[in-house]
Amino acid sequence: MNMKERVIKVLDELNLDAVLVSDGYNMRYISGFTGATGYLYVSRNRSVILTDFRYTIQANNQSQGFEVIEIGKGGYTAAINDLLDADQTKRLGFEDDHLLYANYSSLNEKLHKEEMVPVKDALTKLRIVKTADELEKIKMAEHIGDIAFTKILEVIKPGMTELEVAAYLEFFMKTNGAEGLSFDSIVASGVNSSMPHATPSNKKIELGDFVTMDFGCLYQGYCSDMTRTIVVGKASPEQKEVYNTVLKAQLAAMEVIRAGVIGKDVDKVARDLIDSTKYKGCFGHGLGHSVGLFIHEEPRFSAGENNAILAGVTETVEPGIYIKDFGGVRIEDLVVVTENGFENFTHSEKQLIEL
Ligand SMILES: [Mn+2]
Repeated sequence: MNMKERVIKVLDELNLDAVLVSDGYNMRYISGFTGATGYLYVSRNRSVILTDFRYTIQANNQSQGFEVIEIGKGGYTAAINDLLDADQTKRLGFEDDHLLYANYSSLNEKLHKEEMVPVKDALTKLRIVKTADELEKIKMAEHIGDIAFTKILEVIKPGMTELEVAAYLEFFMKTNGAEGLSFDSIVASGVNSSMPHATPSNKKIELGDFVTMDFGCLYQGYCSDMTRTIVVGKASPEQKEVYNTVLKAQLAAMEVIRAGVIGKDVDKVARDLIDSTKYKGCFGHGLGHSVGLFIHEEPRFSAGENNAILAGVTETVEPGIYIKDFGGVRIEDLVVVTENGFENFTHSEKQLIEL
C-alpha cells in the first residue's frame, strides 16, 4: 500500500469522507512536506497541502502527487471550505491530539461540513513500524551520536561546566552531519545526575563526579537518542556498584527483546533486577520509548504498554538508578526490534569509563 492508500484505509475504518492533518510530523510522513505549516487534506479524490506563500515552492518540490494550494485572503478557512464544497465532504476527521482548541473551535464553527470527527492517534499509528529507509536515517543519526560521544571523552576535564560539555556535544554532532538536535541535551554532573532530566547548568565538573550525558540529533528529519554516564577521575566502589547494576538491568532487558514481546514485560525485567538490589525503587521512569520523526513515540517499554512490539519498531532501552544527594546513572541504547531479537544502533562503550 502506498501512503495515500494507507490514509484512505483510515478514512474507511473511521467512516470519514476526508481528514484534515495538522500535526507537522504526520504531514511530513504522509506527504514529504517538511514545512510543518498549514494543513494536509486527504479525501478519496484529493490530496492537498494547504500552506502560505513562504512554503509553496518547497511543498511543490517535496510532495509529488500532492496538490499545493496557497491560502489567499480568506486564510485557511476559505481554502478548506473550497475543498469541502468541491468534495461534498460531510464527515471531516481532525487530529484531536494536536489541533489547538482555539483552531478547532474556529474551524468547527466556520467549515462547510456536517461533523468534525476526532481521529485520535489513527494517523500517528501509521508511523509505528519503520521502513528500511527510515531505519537507515535513524541509524545514521545514532552513528553521529556515537562519534560525538567518542570526541567528548577527549574534551571533558574537571573545571568545565555542564553547559560547556553540552555545547561541545552539539558542536560535534553538527560538524559530523547532524542538521539539528532531537531534544535539548542533558549534561548532569555530580549530585545533579540524580535528576533524570536535569538541565545543564554552570556547575563545574569536579573530580569524582558522575557525568550523565543524554543527547541526540536529527538526520534527514529523524531523531537519535543515547545516554552514557561516565566518572571523571576514579570511580568509588559505590559508583561502580550503581553503574554495574544499571548495566546489568539493561543487558537483562535486551535478552528478552524480539518481535511479539509485550512492552511492559521488557520494562519489568529491568525493573525487577534493580528492585532486587539495595537500589529498589530508584528506577523511577519507563524503560524506553520509540524514536522516529519525533523523539518520544509510541509504543513504549513501560508498565502501561500492553501491546506486542512488532518487528521494525525502534525502542530505547534506558534503565537508570537515581539517588538523591549522591548522583545517578542512566545507560541508553537505541535498537530496532527484529523477528529474532534486535539490532543495536548504538555502539558506544558501555563498561564504566573513568576519565
Ligand atoms: Mn530516551
